[in-house]
Amino acid sequence: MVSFGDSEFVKKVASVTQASYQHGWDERNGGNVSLRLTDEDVADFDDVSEVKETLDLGFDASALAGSYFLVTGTGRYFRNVIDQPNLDLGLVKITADGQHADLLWGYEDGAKPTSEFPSHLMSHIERLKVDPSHRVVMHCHPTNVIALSFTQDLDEREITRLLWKMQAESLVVFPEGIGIIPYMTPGTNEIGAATSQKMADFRTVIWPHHGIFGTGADVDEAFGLIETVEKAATIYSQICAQGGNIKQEITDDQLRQLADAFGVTANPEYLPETSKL
Ligand code: 2HA
Ligand code: ZN
Repeated sequence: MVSFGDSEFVKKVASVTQASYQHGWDERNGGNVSLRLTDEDVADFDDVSEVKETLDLGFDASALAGSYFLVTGTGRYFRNVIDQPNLDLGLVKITADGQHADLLWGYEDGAKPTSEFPSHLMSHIERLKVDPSHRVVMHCHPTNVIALSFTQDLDEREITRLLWKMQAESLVVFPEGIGIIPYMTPGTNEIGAATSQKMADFRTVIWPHHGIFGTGADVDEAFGLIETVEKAATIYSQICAQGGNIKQEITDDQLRQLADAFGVTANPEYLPETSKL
């Protein structure tokens, strides 16, 4: 028997939850991940054809009808997923009416999808409109990004430019910049709607005083995006810890040279194409 529990999908999600936990971004049950799968992806497994339970989604996900999601369970600890993926992860399929999800594998001791599943699904819907290869939404609580949301104006342009200038890698990894929503109550459809609206333009969205959402075509891309944003925020924290006196910086011209060298297009609202004379 070919079990879904032995699949690369489960291994990859379990390894990324472990990596995120080890970075210190997932205290207790903080964080959640969802990976979109297709009929083709699940076709070879013998233990995903029976519906174990049908869950109410609480909003219209009909744009994702027929899609599968491997998703972390509500209240579950990232720290534990690697040892008990069959308890902490579930494979669900969005029903034809878009109102429910059928549980096909996992959550063996009765878990349900993350409380942020509406935010994930709404974000999947928006990312898929702009990128058909999109598959992953990841949420976690990176310390320095959260700290930044207390000390900086919650201005997308300002925070993007600050993070771009913290290391040469930033602009190359997130040339479109970073979205920011106002502080909102987690786990609600409202925060899901606000996050997904940003996902039309950005792959990364900061939740002030809470954490971050990162997306990508695969688990590595979504995680790498969050890692790079958090690294930039950490450098900023260290600069402040060293007294905050910046003697030299990456200039706008150097950012433009970076974009040219790596063949990326920087968001023109955040980095004008030519220097202002
Ligand atoms: O999964 O991180 O935002 C727990 C959370 C809620
Ligand atoms: Zn959270």
